[in-house]
Amino acid sequence: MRFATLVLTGLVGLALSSACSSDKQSAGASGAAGTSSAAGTSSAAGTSNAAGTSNAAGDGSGGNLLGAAGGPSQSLGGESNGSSGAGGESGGTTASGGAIGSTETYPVPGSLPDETGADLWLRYPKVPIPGRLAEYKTAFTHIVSTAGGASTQAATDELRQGLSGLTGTPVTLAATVQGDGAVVIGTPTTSPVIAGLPLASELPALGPEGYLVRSAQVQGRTVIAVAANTEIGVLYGSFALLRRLATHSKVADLSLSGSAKIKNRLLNHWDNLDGSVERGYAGSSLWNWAALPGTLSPRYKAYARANASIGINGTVLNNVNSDKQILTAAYIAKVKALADVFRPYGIKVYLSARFSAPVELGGLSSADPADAGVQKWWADKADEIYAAIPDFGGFLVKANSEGQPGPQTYKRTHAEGANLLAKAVAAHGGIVIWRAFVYSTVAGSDRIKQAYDEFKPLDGLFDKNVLVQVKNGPLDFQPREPFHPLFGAMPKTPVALELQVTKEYLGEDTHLAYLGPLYEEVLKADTQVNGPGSTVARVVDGTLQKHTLSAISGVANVGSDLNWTGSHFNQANWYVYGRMAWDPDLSAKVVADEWVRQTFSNDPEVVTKVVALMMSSRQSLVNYMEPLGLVHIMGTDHHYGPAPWVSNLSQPEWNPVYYHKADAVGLGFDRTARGSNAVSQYASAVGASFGNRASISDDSLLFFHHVAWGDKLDTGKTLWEELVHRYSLGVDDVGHMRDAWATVNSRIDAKRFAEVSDFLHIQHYEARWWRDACLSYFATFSKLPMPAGYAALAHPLSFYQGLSCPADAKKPRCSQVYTGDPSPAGLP
Ligand code: GCV
Repeated sequence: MRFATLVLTGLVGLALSSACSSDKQSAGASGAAGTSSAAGTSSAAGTSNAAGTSNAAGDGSGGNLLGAAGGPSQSLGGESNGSSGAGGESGGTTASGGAIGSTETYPVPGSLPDETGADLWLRYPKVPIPGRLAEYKTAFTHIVSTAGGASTQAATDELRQGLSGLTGTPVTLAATVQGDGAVVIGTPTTSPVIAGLPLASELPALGPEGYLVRSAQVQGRTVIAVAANTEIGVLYGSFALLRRLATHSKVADLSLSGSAKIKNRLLNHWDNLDGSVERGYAGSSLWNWAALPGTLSPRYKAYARANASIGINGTVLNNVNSDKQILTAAYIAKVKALADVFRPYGIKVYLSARFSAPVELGGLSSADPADAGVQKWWADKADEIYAAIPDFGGFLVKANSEGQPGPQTYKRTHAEGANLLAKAVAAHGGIVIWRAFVYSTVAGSDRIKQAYDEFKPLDGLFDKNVLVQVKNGPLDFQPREPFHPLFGAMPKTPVALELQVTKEYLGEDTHLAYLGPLYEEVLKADTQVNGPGSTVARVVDGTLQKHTLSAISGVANVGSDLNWTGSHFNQANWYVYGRMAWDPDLSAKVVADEWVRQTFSNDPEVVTKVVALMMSSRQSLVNYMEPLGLVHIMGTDHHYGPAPWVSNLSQPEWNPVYYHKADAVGLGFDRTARGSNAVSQYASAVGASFGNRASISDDSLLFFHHVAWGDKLDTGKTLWEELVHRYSLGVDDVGHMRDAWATVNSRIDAKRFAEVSDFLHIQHYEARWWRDACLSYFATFSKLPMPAGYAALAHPLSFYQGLSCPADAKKPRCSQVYTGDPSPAGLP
């Protein structure tokens, strides 16, 4: 929510104011059944209730979430591995037909060079286990890449860097197969060798971005073939191969195929032209507009590589609170320079367009979609952009929301506004992504109902090249929300999913919260619009409602910081977003596993501990920030620390008290038929489940119900007892995360180890801050004492209300609360 920013910046009141190919999944590849650990760190997968919001880990009563290793049995992430796997190793992560990792013993490293995190998951360190190293040295000696353009060159460069790094031996380039050990890459068009292989006949089914990685015989030699229909597919296949090798998989098991399920997989940058980043916690914008187009930072290519490695194929360069200047000729030249860097990596550029630009830039008297002059202005602007950038992706628009201009200013609908821009880009093959995050200045009875109320009636009225982009939940990227009711509710319109990768409401740069379980929870949520199985993933990939146009967006968390994302673990959220955008059926745990292996170490001691702490981290954060379905009780504007008491902002729905509705009776927002009836926006089975105290998960209880302080919950505890329990559990779980991290000390370089340790320290104290501030406030309504078995609140409510942190909203911390011992909060 942007209200305070709006007030501060004076923006309020501006006059104008499928791509349905799928990866062939090996058995269990959805991960639905394979994600629970013995310690109860199960992900949402397989645990959703009818309405898709429950999470086994979210019962808040699971004790130490980090105690035991994740189960060894997991599915492959993102590609099928078609080998039989007979004789495959059982170490690491097993999958049908193969294994990630190795059973070899990993040596405890003597000393490891410090790392900054700048290399992300593309580090390619030399394999430290002798058996696998010898295998790789034999299997990968040279790369055969006969022809092709810039994307083939990018694939070749990546393979050369990756294979040379992993083997510790320079891997050479050759025009022909020189013996065993060749990696032959190409399309049937660019490579006669690929064209001659039997696998070539399988390629057409994989679509433009799909790939195959197979062992093959060429002139009596055993080679690894990376084959695809396009050069971009070859690049994706090369990254898939390197991912398998960087996770120390056995060469004999290699047989990969993959294709994207969602056609447009975008990052949305909320980057301003002055270099600031709205909700960015990783430094300033990557885009150095002042130096463009003449100077190209090497980071642009590094950014493109990282995105391509996880399948992201589009980037919206500027903030949805858009500056009109981005549409000027000077900026189009800068955007073109970036597009030229990104193109070899399969990444298209898009721009956030300001709806009032025809007035502000064009000098017209109106931006009315029905005005012929306005239509011409947009058509001319699109022609100008496409002349410079022939593969420009299109426009993203935030309209009539939080002070942004839009068609409603002219009494036109969102559909009329979207179609105006859609017609301008249609001839060029462009698309328009129109956001449903609307936020009017007139308070309704329930703010979360607004998007559905405005957009549902417009279904069928959008042009064919328009997608409506919907946030995962109906409020605003909270640590947990139910899925947005617009998913499935607009069958005639392609609906894109917007996830937030930057952790605006989840501890920003410091708190460790792996978002894979959050993404998995929403993707697997069952809208039931066409009966059971109508998951958000199937709405978004277009298969449920038969759309060929599909898209997913993640609000980017990258910036100028050397480690890209403000913290080492925030890199995992960029990674998992891309991997799930490519395959929304991937399990969060599988992705965490492969990320840890590539980013830190394949040593099972590291993988087991770190994956477990990642998998529990989001639920721990929910527990210490907003348990039991509470939402939006954080501080005004910065959204970092607790402030459930705020009640003085001018619009009612800007205030935390509007959302939690604490009173002498109880806590929570009644959205049942007796209350705002927001449940009626869901399919009837889902709405009935949400509206029923017997079927709603405790995890979402207070989002939909006002519950009396003394009412018993599923756990047998009263609401007050459960609230205290979950807040305390969340704090102590961060303590367990610190303990788990301490055990990998000698197995990770000292620099990254220390930096993560420091942030966990901050998180632990700030979790206790959240607990004590929120409970001391809610106790003023419940009038109940702390139950036995829980630590007393460290300070009176007035202390928390008097705090004035964070001083820096871009690198927020609250050192005033770093006193005493945060744990135990729940007494042993
Ligand atoms: C880009 C929330 C954020 C705003 C953001 C807005 C949106 O309200 O706090 O910073 O504005 O969402 O998604 O448009």
